[in-house]
This record gives sequence, C-alpha cells and structure tokens, in this order.
Amino acid sequence: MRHVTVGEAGPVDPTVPAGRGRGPARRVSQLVAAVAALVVASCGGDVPEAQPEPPAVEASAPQDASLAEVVGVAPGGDATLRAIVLLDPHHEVDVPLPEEMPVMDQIGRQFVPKFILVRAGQTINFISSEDDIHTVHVKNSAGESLFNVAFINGSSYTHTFEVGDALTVICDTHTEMFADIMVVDSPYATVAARDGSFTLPGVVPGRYTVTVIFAADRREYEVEIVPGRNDLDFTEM
Ligand SMILES: [Cu+2]
Repeated sequence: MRHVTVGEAGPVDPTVPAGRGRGPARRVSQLVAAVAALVVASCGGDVPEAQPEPPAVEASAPQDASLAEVVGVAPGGDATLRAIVLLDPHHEVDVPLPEEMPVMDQIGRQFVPKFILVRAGQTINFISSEDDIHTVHVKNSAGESLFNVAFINGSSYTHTFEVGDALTVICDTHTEMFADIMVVDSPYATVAARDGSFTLPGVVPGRYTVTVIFAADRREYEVEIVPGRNDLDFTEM
C-alpha cells in the first residue's frame, strides 16, 4: 500500500517566483547554486579561521597547514551534465557532514534542482513553491519506493538518506517531472563546474581512490594527497 502524507500549507516564499524556472539559464543557475552549496558543504568542520586557541603543549604547525587542498579538473560538461568527483581514503578520516541542508523545490512543474549530491546521513528538504498538487516519489536503484509524499504550495518534507545509492525522484501526477539524487559514502564529494574544474579544501592527506563519474563513464584513479595544494587532472577518461 502506498503511503501518502500531506504536508501542512505554509506561507508562500516571496523569494521564489512561482511559475518560473523553465529557461535553461534558470536551470544552470540552480545547478551552479547546488554545486556551490556542495563545495561549501564539503569543507565541513575544517574552516581554518574557526581554529580554537593553539594547544598549550604542542608547538606544531596550525592544523590547516597539515591539510590538503585538491584542485582538479574533470571532463567538462554542459548545461545539465556535470562530472562528479568522489574521494575515498585508504585510511580512517572523520569528516563531519555538511551543516547546510540541500533543498529540492517544485517550480513550473519541475523539480529544482534536477540533481542533488549528498553524503550518506545527510537530510534533504523537499518543498513546493507552486499551486499545482504534486507528489515527491523517491525510488532507490532497485525500484523500491523510499517515500511518496503529496505536496501543495508551502509543503515541506525532510528525509535523511542513510544508504549510498542512485535515487530517482518522480511526481505521480506529472510524468514530465523527474530528478536524481546521488547518495555517496565518500567523505569528500563534489560536482565539477561546467568546465570540469573542482576544488575540495580541507582534505586529510593520504592515499585515496578517486572516482570520476561522467554520464555513463565511471573511472577510478589512485592518488597520494599531500599537505598543501594538489593539482590533479582527470580529463583522460
Ligand atoms: Cu507534479
């Protein structure tokens, strides 16, 4: 039996113009916004200026100097298709989940953005900014429903994605509505810019397997990340 709940109606968000969002420029800006959020999110709790007082006993270098910045280039994309870069360590690293909660809206009978990348354990806030009645129906890669929630303007529903998987989002009422959510176990994950460039700050040095996903292509690279800046080229797919 299908489980459907209706969220409570709330005030219209005046910052989101209803009925817009169909133009390519709008989609690009939404994707860029999502990417920016991911890049911000990926630096986790390793913000250098948030360092507490230096320890009294140890006279070692500040923590940020021991961390790495990964500056790389993956295959370039287009308005809708971007490379995804994942770093999986060969050693234990403890990278806090991003504090910012990604949002997937419903505008102009579209999910906005159409793609969200999150780490396992992250929560996504699903909202609706238009009067059409929609459902947010999320299925896992096996085709099983994770949830199917009815939305009216102002509805909000949050879900925490615990398991790494490639998920699809559809609306049961409008077949033209679809989106994708990728949930990854990697502590460092980002979506490359349109030109393929990406930056991952605050990476703990060590050996990593880098996975670059571009459309149906999925390549793995073994890299040694050292403290300071690391320039990596993953354009050879
Ligand atoms: Cu719909």
